[in-house]
Amino acid sequence: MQTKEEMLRKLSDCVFDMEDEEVVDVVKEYIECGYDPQEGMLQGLVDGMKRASELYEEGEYFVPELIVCSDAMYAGIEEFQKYLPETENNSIGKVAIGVVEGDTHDIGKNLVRIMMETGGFDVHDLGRDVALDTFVDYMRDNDVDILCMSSLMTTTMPGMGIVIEKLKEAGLRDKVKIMVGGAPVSPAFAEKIGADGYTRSAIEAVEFAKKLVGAA
Ligand code: B12
Repeated sequence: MQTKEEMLRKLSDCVFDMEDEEVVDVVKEYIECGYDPQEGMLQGLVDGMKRASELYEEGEYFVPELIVCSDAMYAGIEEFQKYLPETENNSIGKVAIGVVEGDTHDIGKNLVRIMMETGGFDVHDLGRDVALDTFVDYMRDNDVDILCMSSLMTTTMPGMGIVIEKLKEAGLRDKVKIMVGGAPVSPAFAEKIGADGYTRSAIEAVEFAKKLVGAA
């Protein structure tokens, strides 16, 4: 049997090498070895995406390569989802999540969604490239405990602050906790725009969210 480290590396290689079919078999093999699915996603598949990102930054991978890498990543995530622990029927809180207007990067947002669901939250996914007013309208029409906004681009990040300002204007800011994240987002930025929290990773996001709803 291969060690967990060897299997994590295989998962990472599948994403990095754009193996969007082989990845499914490797996920099955990893699970058959009895290793943890969350770890497989976050330390295997995501590691492959990080390595691909590095080559993109160095000018060796281009957008088409990244798209196929993300296809492989999604194929792996889809397979892993079958093995995640069943979420309990009693939800510990309602979360709405989306990627702000102008931004179509949704891998990180989807990981946060999956981890939140596995952690016991009832999650409504607003999608990517979500119009800023859609966030506000959703908060007006639904009872949500936590709004999560994601942005991967410095050009779209300010949209998160604008949503918070719009929520204030609509008298809705105090009814919801707000978490923000995405690679260019920092704790200082989160504080500046008046969010209630920021975390660097999807796993930390769940722990933080549990504290916000008093479930930790
Ligand atoms: C993959 C990728 C793509 C893929 C996206 C596929 C998809 N469906 O998402 C494709 C190829 C389509 C793409 C397109 C583009 N991309 Co791109 N892309 C990337 C890349 C390489 C990796 C992003 C990624 O998926 N990371 C892996 C995930 C797991 O990490 P993550 O998203 O950060 O999420 C983690 C945390 O941040 C956190 N998190 C995320 N969201 C949230 C939310 C909350 C509430 C919390 C608490 C936590 C949290 O948890 C996650 C898991 O732990 C980045 C480089 C980088 N270093 O980020 C560039 C990058 C983001 N892209 C960039 C650009 C410019 C583009 C394009 C404009 C390229 C082009 N010329 O067409 C288009 C943009 C189109 C658009 N309007 O959105 C730039 C942005 C520059 C900027 N202005 O800031 C980057 C930084 C690359 C670069 N250095 O130039 N891209």
